[in-house]
Amino acid sequence: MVSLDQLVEDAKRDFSKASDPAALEDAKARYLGKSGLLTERLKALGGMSPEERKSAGAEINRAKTAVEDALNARRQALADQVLQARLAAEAIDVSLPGRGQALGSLHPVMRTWERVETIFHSIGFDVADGPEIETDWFNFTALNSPENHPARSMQDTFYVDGNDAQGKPLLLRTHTSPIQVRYASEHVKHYGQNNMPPIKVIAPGRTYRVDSDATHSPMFHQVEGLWIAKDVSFADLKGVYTDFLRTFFETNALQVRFRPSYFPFTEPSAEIDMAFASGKLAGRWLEISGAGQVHPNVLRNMGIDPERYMGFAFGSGLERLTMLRYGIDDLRLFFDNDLRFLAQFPA
Ligand code: 2U9
Repeated sequence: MVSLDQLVEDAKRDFSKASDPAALEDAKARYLGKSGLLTERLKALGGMSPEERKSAGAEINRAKTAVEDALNARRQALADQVLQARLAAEAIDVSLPGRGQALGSLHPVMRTWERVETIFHSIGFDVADGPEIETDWFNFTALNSPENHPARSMQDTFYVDGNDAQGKPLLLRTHTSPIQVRYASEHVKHYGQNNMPPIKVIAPGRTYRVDSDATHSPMFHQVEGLWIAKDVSFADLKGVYTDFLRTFFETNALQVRFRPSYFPFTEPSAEIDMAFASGKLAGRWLEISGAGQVHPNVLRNMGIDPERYMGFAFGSGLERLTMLRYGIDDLRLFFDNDLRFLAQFPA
């Protein structure tokens, strides 16, 4: 029969040879199981004299404790191995570079919007805003647009649920003129007609028309301008607008011409054309805006005496300005939200 010390050594060796928890439990059974080697030694105590049993019992228990300690140490070691293997398998390589966050940029029409604001602001124009849902008065009547004008028909204008104080249906503004009517009316209310400072404002914003094809979108952007004072003439309109176009398109070699036209809210009225001196479009007259001297009826509707004040107004499409500035040939590109198009206008 081997010594207890040898038995402990054997157990330690067997435990360390066990390469997984199941093998370790087998090895444990060989020593501590029901008929394990150490268990048999404990059973043998029964046949000993009390003195023998006392000292042999103590020896066997010491050996048993040593075996149990070795078993627990090995169990822990195997558990650590499993954990290490899992950690290795599930490891994330934090040194991998990130995918990055693409930088957004302003829509080209918004760039034009900001550019127009900056240019007019630099020559003393205020920038005004107003509601997109308007009343008949601010969108049509105040602007001298007759009740039977085709622009007022159900087909040409988006009406929304609800009526104004006059019982007339609310509508989506068809131009940004109502912003200017509101602005000028407030201006007159605030200052009165004596020594009223000039009204000098632009009104950029979204506008709506029942129109949808290759060159018309039901929602588009306009910028209108209004300058009213004691002596603002058509010559001032020509100067201001020509200067604006040359600044906006960054070239002084830009020709501008005014063609007679008609709008209910201006008299006289003009279409403004421009021509580049170089580039793809060189020498071609391009329609860019409408403009004119503010009609006396419109001045009166805003509370302004046309015998004392005069001025000009203009209106331009922001999409049109943007297309000419960047050489874009299809209006619909602005509304498709195709990143291949938008990414060509980085921040
Ligand atoms: C007030 C008085 C007069 C604004 C004007 C135009 C001429 C014009 C078009 C240009 C292209 C609209 O986007 S477009 O289709 N606009 O031709 N707009 S004069 O006249 C006003 C505005 C407000 C109080």
